[in-house]
Amino acid sequence: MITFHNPLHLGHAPVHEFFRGERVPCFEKPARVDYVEEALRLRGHGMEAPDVDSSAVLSQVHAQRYLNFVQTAWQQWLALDPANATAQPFPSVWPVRTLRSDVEPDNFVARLGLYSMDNGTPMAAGTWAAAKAGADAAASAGVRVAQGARAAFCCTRPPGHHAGPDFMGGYCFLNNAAVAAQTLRNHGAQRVALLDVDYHHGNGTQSIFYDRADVLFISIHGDPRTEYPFYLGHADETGVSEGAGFNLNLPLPAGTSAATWFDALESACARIVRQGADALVISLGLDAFEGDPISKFALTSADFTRLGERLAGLGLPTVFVLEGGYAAAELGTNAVNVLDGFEQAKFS
Ligand code: SP5
Ligand code: ZN
Repeated sequence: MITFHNPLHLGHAPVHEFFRGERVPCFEKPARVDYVEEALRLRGHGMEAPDVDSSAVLSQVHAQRYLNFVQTAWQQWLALDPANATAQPFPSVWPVRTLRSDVEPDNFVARLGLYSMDNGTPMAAGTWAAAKAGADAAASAGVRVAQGARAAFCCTRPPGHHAGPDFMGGYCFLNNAAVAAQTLRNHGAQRVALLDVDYHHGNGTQSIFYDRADVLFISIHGDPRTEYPFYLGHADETGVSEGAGFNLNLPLPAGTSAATWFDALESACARIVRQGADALVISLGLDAFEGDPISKFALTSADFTRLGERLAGLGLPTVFVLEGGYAAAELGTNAVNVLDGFEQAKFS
């Protein structure tokens, strides 16, 4: 499969995140993509560098003041104290209900809270460069598919689907899947379906497209009553104004079996067919895997092949965008199983 890699992902290498008040090693680490690239090479898939600048499309899916903040956040952090070069910024205060989010505070940590949904999204010196190169890879995959390729894969980290119009969160900074979908729209697709199979609800993507009918968002994920991101992803979120009816959440309880997961996939596929989509974007998280350390579904590596086969059956030009998946050593097998299942499906 045509694959765009992220040549700058290694610059995003924060060391720790928080768990129950303690600092623990980051789950979202550079080795994840190393494993996927290794599996791609071993199984005969080439890799290309991004060849599209995503700057314009990023402005269509994110607020400009948020983009400006992420681009300069590390410099702002160093300006507080040069010793911060070896520390990680974390927000400690957020503009929840009744507080104002329209005024940018002069205090850096307060600005960081304004633009963050959690304290679980650490930054490093190369975070902007890595996230921007990833968005370029997503735009590159979108353009290639718009030009007639059957499918393309954006192999990147940091992931993107928790990043909303003007906030980071859940290890995500720039919404790569939204960039791919918007790129397809800009290049002639009238209706795009965006299916998110990451274990966690794609709250950022949902919010970006919630009032739009041209991009149908569907997500299969752990029930937000117990699973991150907790505050979005319920079944009654169906879209607003123009977008009413163009958002479908399929939350499943932690512990859900593969059989039940594939039933939800059938519901998602039926909705995509009903939309009459002319292009498909897959937010390809692999954390529905039974061995994932932070998730609670039970898909096997073979199930990921089956997922790819089923998606091929939709018969749509398709962009795959890597999202989560924290069983790093199995991530390459699982991701490339989806891609190979897609390419080898008899009916594709
Ligand atoms: C893209 C993506 O998959 N983001 C997921 C963000 C999840 N953030 C919350 C992580 C909570 C980790 N809990 C550790 C439990 C260890 N037993
Ligand atoms: Zn996830």
